[in-house]
Amino acid sequence: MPDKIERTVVILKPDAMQRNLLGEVIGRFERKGLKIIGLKMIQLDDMALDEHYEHHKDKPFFKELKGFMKSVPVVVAVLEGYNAISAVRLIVGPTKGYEADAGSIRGDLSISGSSNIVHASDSEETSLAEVKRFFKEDELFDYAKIDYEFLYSERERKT
Ligand code: 3AN
Repeated sequence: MPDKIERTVVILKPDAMQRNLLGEVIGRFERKGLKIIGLKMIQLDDMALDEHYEHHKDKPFFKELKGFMKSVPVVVAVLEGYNAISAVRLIVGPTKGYEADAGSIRGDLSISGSSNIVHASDSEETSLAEVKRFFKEDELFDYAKIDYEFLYSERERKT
């Protein structure tokens, strides 16, 4: 994959909401240098979850996963940055909190195989679909970020 500015979707799941971890998790994305171009609180419903977790629809944990994701409102965000999709997946860590490296969000904050704090898009294709699923065009913002001059090299800013 060529280096480029990408968008990725994160969902701060019900366990992050209940455990008061919003600031902690969003702060980690901000400190990394990711630009928040969309951010809101939503109540997920069956339609959105059936689409979002289509790849898990035949798994034994599907019903429980949906119930969990609907249990309270969640926060969804679109983050933008250089190679953001893979960079955010690294910060988030692998699915199971008890297997995730210390330093990652799941490694530091989750010990569960399913209540794992945050969802992050896993490819360019899913990121495009998830931006469309959760955000309208006018909910995404284009603005200049003053730290970009120091966050990126001149060459990177032009890619
Ligand atoms: P990730 O969120 O790491 O991309 P996926 O897409 O495989 O992982 O799974 C989506 C969500 O489904 C996970 N975040 C987790 O909440 C739940 N999940 C995945 N595998 C299991 C499992 N074996 N048992 C229970 N829940 C699971």
